[in-house]
Amino acid sequence: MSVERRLFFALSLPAKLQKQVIKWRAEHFPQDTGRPVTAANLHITLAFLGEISELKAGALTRIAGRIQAQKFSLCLDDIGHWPGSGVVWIGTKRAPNALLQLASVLRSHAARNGCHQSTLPFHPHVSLYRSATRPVAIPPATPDWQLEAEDFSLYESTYERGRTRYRCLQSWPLAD
Ligand code: 2AM
Repeated sequence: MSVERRLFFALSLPAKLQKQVIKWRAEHFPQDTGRPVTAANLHITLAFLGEISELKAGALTRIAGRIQAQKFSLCLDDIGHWPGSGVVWIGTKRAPNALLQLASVLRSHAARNGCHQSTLPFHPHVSLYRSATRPVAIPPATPDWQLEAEDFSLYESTYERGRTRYRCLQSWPLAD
């Protein structure tokens, strides 16, 4: 039987922005808000693939390498809490078309290759806390961070010794 891996396409956050977000989060949320996502794990999911075979992963990796998508700039100016999934997140009030198109292309290729895609509309976000099931006081605003997206990546999610780790397997540049 072939080994399956839990994979997803995502945008990474530069290390400087990761640090800024972590500092702001510590200053604006109580410690018991939920399970904080570690700095290195902060990202924006573009398409979740689930547990897939090497064969499927290979096919989707080749497809990703042929995608022609443009660079874009994203303003992280929105905050919210989804009590159902227990996620506190930051996102954007105005998602650029290039981001929506990239996610849409990746999600449709994923679906065509048998990776179930959520029927919920794509809502680009960076998860800050998980397991936040109780009401959360949401700060009135974020510092309006700017994310310059210059590439997108395929990640593997692993769970070892009680910790979730996202490992970047491959990245592809976005065009000027
Ligand atoms: P998130 O973007 O809200 O954090 C790896 O598990 C990533 O894929 C996480 O970032 C997670 O959500 C997203 N993810 C996990 N399960 C998912 C699912 N069933 N549908 C869509 N995205 C999922």
